[in-house]
Amino acid sequence: MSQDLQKIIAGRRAAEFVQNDMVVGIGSGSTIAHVINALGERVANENLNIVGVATSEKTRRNAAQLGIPMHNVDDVDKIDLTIDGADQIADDFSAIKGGGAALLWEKIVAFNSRENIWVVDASKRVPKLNQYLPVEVIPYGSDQLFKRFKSGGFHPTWRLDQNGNPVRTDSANFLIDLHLPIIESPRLLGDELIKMVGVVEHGLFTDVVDRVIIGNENNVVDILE
Ligand code: ABF
Repeated sequence: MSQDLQKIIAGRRAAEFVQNDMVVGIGSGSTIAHVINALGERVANENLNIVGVATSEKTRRNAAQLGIPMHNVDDVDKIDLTIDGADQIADDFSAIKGGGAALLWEKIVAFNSRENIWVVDASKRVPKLNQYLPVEVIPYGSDQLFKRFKSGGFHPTWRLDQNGNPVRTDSANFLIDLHLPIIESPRLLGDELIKMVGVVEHGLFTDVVDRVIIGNENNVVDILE
């Protein structure tokens, strides 16, 4: 089964956890696009009444086009459920997020949600996190910070757009991707990174997810809790 089909079956299954009158944080990425499609169908066909909370301007546009009313995180009292994707999820339920440049708003929405669901295809599941780690940084002083990452053995690269310019996040910050062989302790690394002056947030998500929905081969969806 192709990776996209795995994303579709996982996304549609995740959308089933959304109940009427919920305030729903809606994540970013291609897997979430299938969640948004499924929710848009339910809004249209079942008159599902939900309030969506955006984790990126792109998600806000995509969901609104499908009839899902979208709001900012400060426009609602609380978020009942947030559904988001991930770049990697380890056996200890830590994750790397931010490949889509939305990690800061995603983390803000996730930590203001009563429940969090991550939805991924099978390729995202790993024993330990070992892919590049996005870090959102303030532009002022980011060259100095880059040099500090380099001297600290973090093997940094700038996140650049197709024209070779630094990608700007929805908060107009830059992204530096760190390339580490394997992340043995996501919590310890996260605590180290967040203390570095100029770092706004990093893409290590720990102690936040309640349920992981995985699209596998043979049309099988696993739900880990
Ligand atoms: C968002 O979507 C990001 O945190 C993550 O980088 C990305 C995953 O996208 P996809 O579902 O396309 O792999 O959750």
